[in-house]
Amino acid sequence: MTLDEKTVNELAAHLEQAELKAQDVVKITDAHPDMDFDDAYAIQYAIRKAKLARGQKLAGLKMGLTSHAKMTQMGVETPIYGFLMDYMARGDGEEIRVDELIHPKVEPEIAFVTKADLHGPGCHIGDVLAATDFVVPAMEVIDSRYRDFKFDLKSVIADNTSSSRFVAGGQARDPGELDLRTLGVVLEKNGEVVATGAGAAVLGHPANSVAMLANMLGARGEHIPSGTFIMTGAGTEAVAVAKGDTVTARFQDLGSVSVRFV
Ligand code: OOG
Ligand code: MG
Repeated sequence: MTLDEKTVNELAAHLEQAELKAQDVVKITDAHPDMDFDDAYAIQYAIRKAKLARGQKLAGLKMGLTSHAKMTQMGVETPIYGFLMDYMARGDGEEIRVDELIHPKVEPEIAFVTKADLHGPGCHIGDVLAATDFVVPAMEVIDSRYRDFKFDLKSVIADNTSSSRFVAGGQARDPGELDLRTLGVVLEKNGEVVATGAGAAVLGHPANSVAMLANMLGARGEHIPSGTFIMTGAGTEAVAVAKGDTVTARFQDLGSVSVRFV
């Protein structure tokens, strides 16, 4: 850690205000070039604590930057994790208000729901599959609070990995019945195909993303509790959306998820 507690809390409030007012800010490493990864997660956890203190509920966890497509698009090289709150959730087919956001982009993702605790270090794909209750198709709406969606890894970790909205579909499947590596996804915007991908784009298998999350949490003395909803990260580039757009992610074997931006 290089930042004191007061600075961590100030930066957390600064980034959360940017989220809640839908106003972009410059990346925080410009003013704090020496901040480290512990500082970055400390800011993210301070934002989470502030939301929980207001009575909002944790809805799940997410991994980000778990595919080459995403790492290349954002110019960074390491997976990261963040949290999802109840107010970020939308149902399949529902509307998302663009004026509450800065510059939203959508990502198709496979989500896991656990039925047992997962502990790292040493958590592997076998542990994850044994602890998975079901997988569901999902779509994340990311909305970096940073100007022009430009950031470095520490800035985006502090900004809760651009978490903004998410939609989970209702078709739950047992991952043991599916080959999640070859499971394809087609992302459509207004009926046109804008991105395509397969499960293996996410760390070779989306369950590896959950294992990595357990291991990253384990390094902090935390774990993934049973019953946790986890988004595993996009296997495709994120696609920018605007008011009036309808976006549908069609997953092989898992059905589809849609949202409308209004
Ligand atoms: C960071 C969040 C990345 C994913 O699925 O890779 C993410 C960003 O690209 O703004 O959610
Ligand atoms: Mg994502």
